[in-house]
Amino acid sequence: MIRSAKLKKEDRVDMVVEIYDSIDNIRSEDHNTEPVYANTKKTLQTQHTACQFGWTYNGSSFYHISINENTWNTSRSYCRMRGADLVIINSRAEQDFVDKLRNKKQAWIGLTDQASEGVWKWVDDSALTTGYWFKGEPNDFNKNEDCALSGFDESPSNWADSSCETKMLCICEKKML
Ligand SMILES: [Ca+2]
Ligand SMILES: [Ca+2]
Ligand SMILES: [Ca+2]
Repeated sequence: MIRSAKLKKEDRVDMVVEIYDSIDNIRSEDHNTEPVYANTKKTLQTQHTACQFGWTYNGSSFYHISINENTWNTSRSYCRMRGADLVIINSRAEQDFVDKLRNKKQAWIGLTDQASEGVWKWVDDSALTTGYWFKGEPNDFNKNEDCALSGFDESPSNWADSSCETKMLCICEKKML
């Protein structure tokens, strides 16, 4: 009895995910219009001064959190298709902002050591100077962790390296020119 109730709940979650997938397919086909859905409502309410729908303005950039979970590389493509890239975190203020935006979920950021193990670089090829790593991270667990995420836990320093093939949300940043 309990078991079947649990399964039903999981089915419902799957359905929601499928709906989000459909929305994202629509989004991919039409870059000029962004549909409205409930869980971006909060973002929209705080970005009334921004001119781009679905993006939040803060400091000198626009930010967007994905709806779907994807690998690091697919996430990067997702951002680039939208004229942005995965977020580069340049300051404590930006780190705090990213923490707010991801709303307690884990999200890919634009930091990787795929090119050279242990040499962390941002997606603009700049070197990492100040990192907000969680204690013990990055640890290149199983020698297979080359991509960085924000939100390993909810402490102020919460980055971790993870397998780039893990699927999670991502945060895109588009700089104001
Ligand atoms: Ca930045
Ligand atoms: Ca690594
Ligand atoms: Ca790790």
